Amino acid sequence: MDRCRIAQLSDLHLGANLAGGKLALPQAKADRRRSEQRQCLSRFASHVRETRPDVVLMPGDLFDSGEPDVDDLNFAINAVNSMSPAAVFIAPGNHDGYSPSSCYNAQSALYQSRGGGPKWGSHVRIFTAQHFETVRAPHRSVVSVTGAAFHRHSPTDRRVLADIPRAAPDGLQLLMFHGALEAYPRAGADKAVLPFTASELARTGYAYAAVGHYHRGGAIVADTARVLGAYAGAPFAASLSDQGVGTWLDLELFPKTPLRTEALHWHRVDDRTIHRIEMDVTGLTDTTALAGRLDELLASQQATSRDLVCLRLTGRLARGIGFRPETVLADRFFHAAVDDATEPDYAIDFEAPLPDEPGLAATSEEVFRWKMRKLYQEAETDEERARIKEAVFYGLDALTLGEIHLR
Ligand SMILES: [Mn+2]
Repeated sequence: MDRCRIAQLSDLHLGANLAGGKLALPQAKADRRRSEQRQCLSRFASHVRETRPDVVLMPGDLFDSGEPDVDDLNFAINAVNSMSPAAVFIAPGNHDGYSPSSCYNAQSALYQSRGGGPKWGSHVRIFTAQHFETVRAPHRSVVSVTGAAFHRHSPTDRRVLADIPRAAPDGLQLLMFHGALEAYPRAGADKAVLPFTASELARTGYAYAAVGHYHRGGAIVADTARVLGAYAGAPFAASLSDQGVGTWLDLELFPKTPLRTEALHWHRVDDRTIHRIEMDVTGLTDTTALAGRLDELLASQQATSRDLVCLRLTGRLARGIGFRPETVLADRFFHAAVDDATEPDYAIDFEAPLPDEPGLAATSEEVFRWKMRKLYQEAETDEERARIKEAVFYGLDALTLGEIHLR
């Protein structure tokens, strides 16, 4: 038998709320991003029609919920159906987990309610069981796909590969599921969803595993440098945590030939990148110096005018300096948000021993500083101390700047 060509896409999260979170997209831009998100799936579908892979593997989180709205569901079914005659396999993920009421159950009220809405085509196989099942690829009987669904109410720390049937010795056995490889580089906080290790995967004996969950694409490699499987990554950057995402994957497998990383091809599909930039303002004491530092950071990220930027300001902002990068950034980028976590530089050592109370010759500011430090040192809880610090900063803003900068 000859090679097997695979196209893989997961973690599109259709229906995700694009307007929320620190990125704070206004509704009009969120709507535009929503149509660009759909375009990622449309582009993948035309790639499939053009390149005619043997199998299309979609290991989870195509939708942000197992019960998407009818418009998203109909759109996705139409896109997946347009990939025919390619055989498409879907394994639901932790966001669009399988349940009897999910869109992956053709008997569900949601699926049935859509009147003349499209049905999943006969070239689409959806894994709905929590245990692994094996099916043969329709046009390539030597290729088989073994997959399982994430179930919405199942515990997330189950060892997903513990009860898997070993791959048969002949043919090309593919595996697909939604799970979290332990020790995946730069993995987010969401590590506990169906964890597995590379050595557990190696022991199963499958030729290749298509895995979903992590939004940054990457290969799963054994000690021997053989590729065991891969994450395609998320094709679309939906939130601030989606740094460096925007891909689907295709690859060619040859029987009895170890897969190498060179055979994996990630295709970038989202035209926009989300940049999270952290800038420490400490020591930058005029707005030109601050703007210069910001320019350096933007240049190092290679942000373009199509991109989304979230700037987090940290450190101590020099007294009397109003740094307002919002307008400049808004002109340069598709969207910009500023998360101001700076503290004014009032150089107060709250913990240092308190000197004598200031005399009659002291300024109001000196008296205020002394009294607030006294209150701080008498405070009994961390919460109280944090509140006193805030009050000091606001009080000093009022006394020295004549205005209060809300934080
Ligand atoms: Mn997931």
